[in-house]
Amino acid sequence: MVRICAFVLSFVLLCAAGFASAEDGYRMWLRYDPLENTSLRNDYRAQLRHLVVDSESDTINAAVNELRMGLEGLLDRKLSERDSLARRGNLVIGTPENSALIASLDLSERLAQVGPEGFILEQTRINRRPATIVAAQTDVGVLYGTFHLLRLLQTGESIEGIQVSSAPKVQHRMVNHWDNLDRLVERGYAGLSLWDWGTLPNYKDPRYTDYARMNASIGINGAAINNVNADPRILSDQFLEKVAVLADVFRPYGIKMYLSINFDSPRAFGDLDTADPLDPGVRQWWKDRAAKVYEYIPDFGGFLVKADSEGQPGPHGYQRTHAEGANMLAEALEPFGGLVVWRAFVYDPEQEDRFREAYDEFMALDGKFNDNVILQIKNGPIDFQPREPFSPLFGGLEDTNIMLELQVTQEYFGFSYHLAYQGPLFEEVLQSDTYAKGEGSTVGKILGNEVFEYKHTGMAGVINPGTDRNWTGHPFVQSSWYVYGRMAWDYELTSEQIAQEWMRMTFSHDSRFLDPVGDIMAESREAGVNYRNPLGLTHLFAQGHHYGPAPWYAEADRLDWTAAYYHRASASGIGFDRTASGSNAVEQYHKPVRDLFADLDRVPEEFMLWFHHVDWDHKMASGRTLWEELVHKYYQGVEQVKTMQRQWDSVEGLIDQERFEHVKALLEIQLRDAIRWRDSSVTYFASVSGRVIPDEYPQPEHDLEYYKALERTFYVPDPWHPASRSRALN
Ligand code: BDP
Repeated sequence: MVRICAFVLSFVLLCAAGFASAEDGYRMWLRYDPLENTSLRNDYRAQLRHLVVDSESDTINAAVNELRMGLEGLLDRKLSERDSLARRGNLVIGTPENSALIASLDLSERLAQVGPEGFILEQTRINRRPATIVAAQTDVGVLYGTFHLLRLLQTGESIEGIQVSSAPKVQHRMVNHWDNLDRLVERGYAGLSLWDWGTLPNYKDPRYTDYARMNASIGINGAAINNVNADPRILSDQFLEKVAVLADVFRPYGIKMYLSINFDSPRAFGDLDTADPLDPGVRQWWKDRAAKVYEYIPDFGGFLVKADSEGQPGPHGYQRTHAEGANMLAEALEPFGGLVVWRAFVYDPEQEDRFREAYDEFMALDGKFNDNVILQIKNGPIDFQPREPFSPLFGGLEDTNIMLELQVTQEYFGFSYHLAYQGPLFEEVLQSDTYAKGEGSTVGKILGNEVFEYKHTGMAGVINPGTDRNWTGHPFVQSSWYVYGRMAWDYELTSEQIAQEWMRMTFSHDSRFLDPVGDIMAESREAGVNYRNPLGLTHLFAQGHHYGPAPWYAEADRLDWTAAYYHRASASGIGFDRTASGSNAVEQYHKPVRDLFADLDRVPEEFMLWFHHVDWDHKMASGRTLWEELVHKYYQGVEQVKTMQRQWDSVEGLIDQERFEHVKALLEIQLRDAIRWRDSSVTYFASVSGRVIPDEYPQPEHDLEYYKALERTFYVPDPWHPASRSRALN
């Protein structure tokens, strides 16, 4: 009997231990497990013994909850909460308006400098008692300061004598979701939509709050929650009632609700037989609908609009311009302080070079948009490719509010199966110098409003998380969500610095983990470029799903959806001539960027085939010919994945086994796919160029026909996968 009991007990204990340590990634970077470094933990404990809050509001309560969770978790000790100062160990949070303690510090000038969303985090004395303070002009500033403090603890930074003043450099820091109302997520690879329309508005899934916490912790202040290929029904009362509940959950976290709308809504609702933006009835319809939206959501952020793009309706259908379309919506939202975020992602099948189109279309309209319209521009001129030069609209548009759109979800980076930290890509874009007003006019500075004088600027990240327990499918897609938010707050932070933060918060402080995994993160994007489309090749993706390669794809209704359109490979050479002898898209850049890109001898090799059609025998910096260099890069990409695998293997035992195994298995998939990308591509380009793959490389195992067949069979094993079901698009 005793033995049976002992057995049962040990079984129960084992199970409990198993559950306690099971790590499913749900908490993302807000993990708050007890800090392992006990001396650091003791220091923090002494400095942050009492949480002193003498005010209350939904947002302050959110900050208090977070501190309770964070400090109790990290410091492994119950937090004392009080409304007056203790002799020492005080943490005081608040604004001068709602906290007498903060008001007594007379911070008004310094708080004015950090603006409405900024904060001051420092150690000082209040009534001669030592205190760590988080002070801001607004409650949401306090919340941001709170998350900053927690981040310092999570990453193991000393707070002794801390003096931090921080303010977001970019005004609108949005996330976009491409969620359909049937809960399938376009280009979403982590389950169904987070928004459970069936149980809303009655049930507030606690996950909505965790979602808001996650975003607030990196400074996100707006969310557009439905697909830009928008279902008009989102503006129906039935859906607005549900959306309003989500907005209520987001509000304390400083996140404004935005909705993607369908330009044809007045028709789709059956109210009118036109959606012409100059029609008085249409204008009134939008005014009435906007008013309705504000009845449900008084602080509604605004509309996100994809118009006249990829089959979406828009003003062109009525021979009106984008400005006329956007301004009509802007007028409807203006009385309520709402914004129109109008996407610049447009391209017409008739044009000679898709690269040129958004610029040609929107530069002609510069200055014609109302003050509450923002143009949302993808980072590159085509479409979230693994590497693109920056869109020339950055530095081009001077009199139109702009916003940068980045993609976190890995549409072109192997879905949620490949590891591809996007920090280096985002950094590359933000640091790109447009030379709009001479040297130093980087995209980041333009967005920070340091170059022109926009009324509004912003950044948007297409994040597409879903119901997967860990939100993003691949645990490392979390890092791209994280880096997006951190860079939107401060585009001067480096991708490497942010990777360190994220790893410390999400995994471990152990340098035996941080060093190799830091290398993996630094290399992963470039590896993805190398095994997919090196040297400035682009859009070689299989059609529709965009998972695997299809460089052979050459015939379609729209040539600008084929790979051949982009690579232009022939027996003599490869690449798209965008210099004066070709489409002359280089003219859209300011000098000296234009001259640099136009000059085959000086163009950075990673952009070479974006701008030049180059002879296969062209000598590259390495001394190899272009053909040899191309092959070299493809093989290098695969080697990089193998290195990533070795590095990952070296961290076994340093982190939880669950996530270790998960990433390890995904890296095996990544290697399999990288080899297929490489072999498909080099086999195809060998067939076009008539060249052979040098002997020093292992030869592809199969012939071209074999690789072609994989496009529809292998890469999309599940025909019901949302990615393969999405519209038959490029
Ligand atoms: C493309 C995607 C498509 C999106 C489109 C967009 O393939 O699913 O709808 O961008 O951004 O990259 O509107």
